[in-house]
Amino acid sequence: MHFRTRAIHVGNEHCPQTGAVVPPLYLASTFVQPGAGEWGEFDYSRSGNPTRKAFETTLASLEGGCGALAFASGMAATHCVTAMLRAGDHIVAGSDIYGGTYRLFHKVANRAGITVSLVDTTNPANLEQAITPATKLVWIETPGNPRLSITDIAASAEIAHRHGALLGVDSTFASPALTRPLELGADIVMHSATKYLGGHSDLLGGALVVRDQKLRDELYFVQNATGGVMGPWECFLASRGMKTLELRVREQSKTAHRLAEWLAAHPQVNRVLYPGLQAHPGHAVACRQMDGGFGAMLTFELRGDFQQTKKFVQSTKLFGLAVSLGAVESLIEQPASMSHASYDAADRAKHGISDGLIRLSVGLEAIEDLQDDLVEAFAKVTE
Ligand code: P1T
Repeated sequence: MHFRTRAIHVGNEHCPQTGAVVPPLYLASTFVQPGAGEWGEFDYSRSGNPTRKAFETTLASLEGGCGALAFASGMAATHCVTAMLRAGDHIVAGSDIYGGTYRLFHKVANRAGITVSLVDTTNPANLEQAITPATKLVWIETPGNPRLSITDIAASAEIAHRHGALLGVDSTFASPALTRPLELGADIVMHSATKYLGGHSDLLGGALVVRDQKLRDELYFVQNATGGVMGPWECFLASRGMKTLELRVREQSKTAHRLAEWLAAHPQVNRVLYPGLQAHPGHAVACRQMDGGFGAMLTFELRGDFQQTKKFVQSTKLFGLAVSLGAVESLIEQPASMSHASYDAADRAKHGISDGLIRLSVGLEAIEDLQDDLVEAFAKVTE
């Protein structure tokens, strides 16, 4: 079956008892057992829940994995991966990653004796150089947040595996509608389901998808032991969101691409970071590993100072000033003071997250209205 058919039908079978076309929402926290010490498929909702299973089944199918695990947030999903590691283990991570992931790696995982090196993984040679005998995990984000850098997934998998490390890919920005990292050799795909999977700014969730059953079982053990699972209501909403994932992401990507081209020619714009533009250094790799669009996130730098950047992001009306992304509503933010405020200032500067960057999450609105909104903001900064 094609992607969009699986998004609607896999995991969403009609209810055999009532014939309900949409599977029921199971809010139960616990399930009666056949006998003391005897277990049915479900016993307690931390360990498993039918609505969570439905979401996991659909997502595993969309990513081409053997199984998926749903978490309370994207950060809970990534935390589960780091909680599999032991003191002395080393992570090599891309330098263009979400601020919360940076914080988890540097300020939480480090307490358990895990060390992290951030490198620019857009050049595979940097990854190769940063790996040590203690490296157990390579963690990349592509497209990266917030600079939309592109890392070659297949090349990263080859390097990680040659050194006995796992490759984890935070594929939140691409979503399975555009990129399927497991098909390119990754071991773990991570999503903030809060974003494109849900797609409507009304749920918080995360997910891991793997292609190896043993790894799935290890991650499940940690998930069940630590308990950061996605709630049934959120799973229900995420399943509903995924039914339109392909349509939303393709349409939003088209709008983002056109806005990127328009912004690139704008006299008040210094540079535009969008992998669909030929001038983007990762364009060729993006063409290879993204299919159906280059995503609906775009970042640009205003010709102006910090105050003008701040004024710009505070001047739009349709683009809401907020962190998060991936929904039908367009959003705008300043990474340095918002999504990436948890970076140490020195690391922000080192990794190119300048005060002048503006990040757009392009939604499903008409492009003409979004453009008008930005035109007004450009006018405001020169007032
Ligand atoms: O917010 P949460 O569901 O825990 O997901 C964290 C996360 C992980 N990975 C990426 C690439 C992300 O963008 C995020 C969340 N990002 C934002 C809230 C933001 O504004 O960038």
